[in-house]
Amino acid sequence: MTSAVSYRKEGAIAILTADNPPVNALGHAVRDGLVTGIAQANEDPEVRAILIICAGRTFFAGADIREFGKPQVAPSLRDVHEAMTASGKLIVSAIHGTALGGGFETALASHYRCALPSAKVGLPEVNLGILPGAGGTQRLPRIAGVEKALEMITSGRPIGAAQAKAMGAIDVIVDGELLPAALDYVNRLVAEGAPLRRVSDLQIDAASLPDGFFDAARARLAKEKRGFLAPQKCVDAVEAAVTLPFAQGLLRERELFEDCMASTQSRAQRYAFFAEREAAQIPGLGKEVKARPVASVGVLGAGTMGGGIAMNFLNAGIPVTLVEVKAEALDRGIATIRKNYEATAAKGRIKPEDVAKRMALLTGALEKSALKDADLIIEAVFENMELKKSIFAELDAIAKPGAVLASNTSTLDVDEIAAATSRPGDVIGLHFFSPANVMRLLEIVRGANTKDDALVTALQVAKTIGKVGVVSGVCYGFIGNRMLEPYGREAELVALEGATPSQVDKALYDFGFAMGPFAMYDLAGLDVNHLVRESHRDKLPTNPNYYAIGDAVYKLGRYGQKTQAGIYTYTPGSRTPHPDPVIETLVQSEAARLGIAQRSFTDAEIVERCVYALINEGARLLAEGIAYRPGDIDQVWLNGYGFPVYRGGPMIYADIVGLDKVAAKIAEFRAQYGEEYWPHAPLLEKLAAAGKSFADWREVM
Ligand code: TC6
Repeated sequence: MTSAVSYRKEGAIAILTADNPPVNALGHAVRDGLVTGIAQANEDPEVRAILIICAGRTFFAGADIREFGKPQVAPSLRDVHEAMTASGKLIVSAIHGTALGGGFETALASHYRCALPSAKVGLPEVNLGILPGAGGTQRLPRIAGVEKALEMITSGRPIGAAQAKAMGAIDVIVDGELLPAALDYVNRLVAEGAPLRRVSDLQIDAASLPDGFFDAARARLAKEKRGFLAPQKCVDAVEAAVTLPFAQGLLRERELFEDCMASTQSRAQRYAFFAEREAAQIPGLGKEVKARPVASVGVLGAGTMGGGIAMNFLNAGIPVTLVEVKAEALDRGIATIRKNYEATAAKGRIKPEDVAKRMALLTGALEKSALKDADLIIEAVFENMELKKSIFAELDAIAKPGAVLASNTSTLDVDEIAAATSRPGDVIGLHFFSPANVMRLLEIVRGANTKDDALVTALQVAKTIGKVGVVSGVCYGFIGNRMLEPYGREAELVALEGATPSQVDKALYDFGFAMGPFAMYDLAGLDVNHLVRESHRDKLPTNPNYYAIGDAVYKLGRYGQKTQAGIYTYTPGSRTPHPDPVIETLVQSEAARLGIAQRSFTDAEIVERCVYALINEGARLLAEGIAYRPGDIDQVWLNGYGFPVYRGGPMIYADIVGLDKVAAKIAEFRAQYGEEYWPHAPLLEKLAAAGKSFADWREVM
């Protein structure tokens, strides 16, 4: 046996125990161990049944994603399942933790399945840009029905043991300790003479499916998962389960799996899976640095941002004290939080009693002294340095020793804010993205003096509240907003040069962004953007075309959705943007005023200008050490700015396009627009010259 799977016998039962921490991924050693163990059991006439069980925290959480993209070493997972199918012994899987992907497929290839009540099963492959490629798309429809199987496979969402039992994917739920309970179950099956019940032998009742079922699913997913390839392939694979015999269905599934695996979408999504996890690892910080406990939180400012921030902690069961200066503002803030929860309960996303439970964790206060016992205090007031400095000086006098003091600033110098206190080591930036209770990104700004354990506390807080925490160094705008500036600038410039704002937005929307840059400005508020620019005008490019459109529209008093007019117009109560001829004329007259000749643009040109501006700035941030890794930059853009998930983020996108091509294009832009807009990014240039990618960035630093 391999070290990853042990074999022992208990009576007539051979027990194969996999032990491959942390999540029992089905890597080569595990697959080999399973095949060897099954062969050993087959040869032993005393053995009546084989129990597959896992040590540690979970049943197999899937194939080993780290092996993807490399040549497969036999036995494959399909070989394991073939060995299971060919064995004359009864095979039972005992599930705890999360049986995911290939793990759940292995359970489905068994004859029977038992699980602890806390177990979950799922086929999340679609989130990695692939489909269940080890029989999942053929077996699950046979056991759970086509509709339920398709929903699980295309959503990637795991379900609990009870639901899995209800759909037939689990046979029994066992209580107590898994191994003895599972052995009891297997002994019972043996005693009853239970047949070798193969899922592959079950028939699908195709006639009960509504007409056009698969085409309707394709059309729905084309909308819900716009631009994603894998959900469409999942539908094709499940359709094959209906139209083909099992063995042929498996072959079709395999073809479709290989298509997905070879796609750049899957490459990007698998990269993003690891980048998300790597973001929590800080270079140079080991596991010996422990997070400080955070059992209570203070939030200063009950506006939209402060309220949204507070909700994250209430959702996680952590009490929050919300502080405002004026009673009406505080009441309004608390009422908004309640209204949000009530709306969520009305949609059935939380239980009605959760509204009261969460609200009971919230205390309002009009004095900062109410924050004296908080473990973490987050300031979410107006973006103004002097105001923030005075607040931090006050907090310094109030907060208990060891409390982490955080600012939700989106642009300001966290070191300057920290210097207003006597404890800069406890000060950090926690930049939430609006709506703060929804957006997954939390940019964690590490000041020059931020203590290591304060940083680790912030990362732990991110995990607790279900955010992706990405650490940024201190610079204007940190990772995300610093990159947003050249991106938006190019969007404007392209419009001045002849593309309409709606063409620019459509090109980037079709590229896969959640929305185009002009629609985003309307959402965020053109007034906010204008005021932010004004606050650091001395550091910005001096070219008069710089954000000329945004400033001109601001001067018309059109601030975006909030005034029902910005770049677009909006009907009251609606967020749907309508192109406005007034703005198209304004753009043309701005272009004329600035002496810019207009021409037509292809969508590809628009995407290049905007996305390459992101890449160039990203390369500079990386070289400056503001971002620790290209993957961190990508996580910021995926989780905070609506960059298409299936493209993995701007940096991996550049790698996929080829850095030589990207660098050559950027050099052209620099020749045309100058160093002010397209500054050199020596890291990008060196990598491109050496035929390397951002994945190799450390080699040229
Ligand atoms: C598949 O099965 C296809 C089959 C067809 C074949 C033909 N492989 O998320 P965590 C690592 S596709 C390798 O922080 P949690 C992870 O990188 C797969 N490594 O923990 C991290 O490593 P680090 C279908 C994996 O408790 C560590 O484990 N399955 C894998 O928050 C801990 O992970 C999935 O897509 C893996 N499959 O969540 C499931 N999974 O410590 C993917 C995890 O070095 N996994 N690691 O950073 C998950 O959803 C979660 O990890 C979890 C545990 C729910 C299992």
